[in-house]
Amino acid sequence: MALLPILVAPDPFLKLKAKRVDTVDDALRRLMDDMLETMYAAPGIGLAAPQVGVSKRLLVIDLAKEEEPKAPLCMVNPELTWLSDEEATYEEGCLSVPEHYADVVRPARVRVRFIDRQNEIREIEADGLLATVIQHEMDHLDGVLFVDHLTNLKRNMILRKLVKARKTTAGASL
Ligand code: K1U
Ligand code: ZN
Repeated sequence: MALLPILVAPDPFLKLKAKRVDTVDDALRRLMDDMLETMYAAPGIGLAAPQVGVSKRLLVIDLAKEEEPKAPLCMVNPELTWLSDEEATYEEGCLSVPEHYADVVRPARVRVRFIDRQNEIREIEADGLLATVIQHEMDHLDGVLFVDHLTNLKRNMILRKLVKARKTTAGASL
């Protein structure tokens, strides 16, 4: 298994729509394992393939707490088949928008159909944090970041800070 580098906004790759996956084979399962290892190490509770520079409609999630056994969820070609009218607000973070958090309003409950690690079609209903993380990760597959749900003012402030932080880090390593 391998730790993969995570792209940071405003990297233009994060704005692209990811391509559908044709088959769940051993190479894709290896990518799922690498993404899970990368997500656990970050640490994070979700990760989408575009965040590691791979244009595939694949995401991984694990909401298990540190003291609980791991409960990884891998979704290939996920599609939302139902969204509730009721909304919920969560403070979101993102490994591609490090050290920034903001409240985002989304449908409170969703139903999602996807292909799993065993190449089986599955459909689950989610609420609470899982519903939020599924929608956040699916946004990544369409080139959307949580900051795109904020006002232009808030989004631009965060993106400017990320550019400044990158320049500072680049300067320090010279
Ligand atoms: O970058 C990502 O897409 C992962 C992101 C997922 C997410 C978190 C919160 C709301 C919506 C989506 C993260 O995992 S950010 C890190 C984080 O939330 C966390 C890290 C360690 C323990 C618990 C949470
Ligand atoms: Zn994210």
